[in-house]
Amino acid sequence: MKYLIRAFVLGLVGYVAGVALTLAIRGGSATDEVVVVFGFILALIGWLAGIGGIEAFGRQWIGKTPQVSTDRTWRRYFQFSTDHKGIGIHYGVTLLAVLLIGGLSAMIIRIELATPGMSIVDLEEFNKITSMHGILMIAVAVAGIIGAFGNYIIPIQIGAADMAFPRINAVSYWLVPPVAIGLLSAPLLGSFSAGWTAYAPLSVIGDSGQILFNMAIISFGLSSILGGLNIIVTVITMRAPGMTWGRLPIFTWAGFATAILAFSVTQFFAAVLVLVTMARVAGTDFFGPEVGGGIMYQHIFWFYSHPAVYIMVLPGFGVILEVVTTFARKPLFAYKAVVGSLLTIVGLSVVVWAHHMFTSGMADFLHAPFMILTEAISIPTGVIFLSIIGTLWQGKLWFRTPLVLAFGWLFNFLIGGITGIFLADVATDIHLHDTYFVVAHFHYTIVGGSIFALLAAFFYWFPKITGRMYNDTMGKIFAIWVTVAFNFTFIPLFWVGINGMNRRIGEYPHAYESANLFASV
Ligand code: HEM
Ligand SMILES: [Cu+2]
Repeated sequence: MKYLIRAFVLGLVGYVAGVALTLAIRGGSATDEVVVVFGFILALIGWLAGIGGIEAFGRQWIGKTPQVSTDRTWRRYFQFSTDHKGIGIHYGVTLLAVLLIGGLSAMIIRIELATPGMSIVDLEEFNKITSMHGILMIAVAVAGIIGAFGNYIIPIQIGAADMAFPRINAVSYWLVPPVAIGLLSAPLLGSFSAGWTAYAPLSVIGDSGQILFNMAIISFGLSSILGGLNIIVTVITMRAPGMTWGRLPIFTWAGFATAILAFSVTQFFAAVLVLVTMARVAGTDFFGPEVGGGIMYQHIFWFYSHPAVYIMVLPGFGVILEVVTTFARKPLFAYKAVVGSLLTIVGLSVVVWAHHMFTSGMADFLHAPFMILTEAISIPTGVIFLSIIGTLWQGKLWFRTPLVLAFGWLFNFLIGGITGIFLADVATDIHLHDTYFVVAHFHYTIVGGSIFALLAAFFYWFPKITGRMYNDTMGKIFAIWVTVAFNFTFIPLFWVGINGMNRRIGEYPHAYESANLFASV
């Protein structure tokens, strides 16, 4: 506890110092954005120092041996502990809290959408709530499986004692709470309404809460990059003797593929947010019509954010593949093809980004190649699907909670993937873009593909992590309930989307009323 309190105190001191320093240099008021930026940076440094950075890194800088806590009791969760299992649990608990907060915002959204007019919030607030919901949930999906189970399970699967850079790993985790605090305190400065995508120029002119969004997400990016680096180096250099590449457990392969992506593309989102921040506080003009324009923002943003959808879903593939091999009591079908597919997806995922921009006015000659490349991704994805089915085929299925969730996952992700192909087709996308069809598609892929796998991973590894068994009947009831509830909520959105209901708008014509009411309930 002592360290956590010190982290809060030093974080606060950092914030005040950053604000005071900036005010002393340039004057102005404490809510000016540039003041907040420097406050945030120093607060982050103070926070990391307070939580244990002083002992773990600082001592080394003055020639002493660094110290990290070797505490194995619950106290390790309140300080800078480098144990990979502790960090995994830490990620899990923290992101669960974020998931619940994100869930509350989803309920506000659905209550508002239950009726056509505006009922509980106004149009501006609606956009702020959906933006907050979006970014919180994206954070959970990006870091959930890989942060919690990647950290806990990968070193065990390859026979390593810990991660390659344990202190860096602790930094990755401890960057996350300030991200959550930053995002959740954005409403103090008027929140942000440019969506989770923070498209410029909206994000350049929107309320000041956007600046906290930018700083928080840049920090989150740093955390992802360091986390990715750690997994890559760990898997390459720390495998136990005999653990050859051809024997790596499939979850480790999936985590490795994810880490390559996280390590190589996250910079682009962070960089473009730096540009937005510069445009807001330093008067630069990167997104004006004469220079790059909003289109340039979108290119850089999607160069991260399309691969990011695979950062969310590849660990999910890994979990489901592990679950089906265990509960079908058979070795994985077509192991080599699956590994090849994972790596092919990594490669292809960085050359399809512009399928998010078919209607944005980018050059016409780009449409066809991006359409074809996007559709090509469904081939390796299909191979992984076939492997899952091939593993289940004629297996002695043992219906426990993780397997039930894996079936839910299969169903949902199939719908998510197939609707993706409709969106990737330029002709259909022109109609479907920016409708609830897209919203339904990405909820089927992200909730269906990543969150369902997170739940499956939770039940699958729960006995190993806690040494206790959950009640399997309750688990199965839960698994069936989430599958049904999820589908009842999102299936209607395809229908209203095809019929043209726009996303991100709190009002809609009466024709969509009954389907929306159904989804809300
Ligand atoms: C075969 C696989 C997939 C294909 C072909 C595909 C295709 C597409 C296309 C073309 C769009 C743009 C639609 C539009 O804005 O008009 C889109 C949106 C989206 N997809 Fe997918 N997708 C696939 C899988 C996934 C997966 C696995 C995820 C996540 C785990 C995902 C997450 C998203 C998200 C978040 C968006 C919307 C972003 C936004 O505009 O806010 N997709 N998808
Ligand atoms: Cu995409």
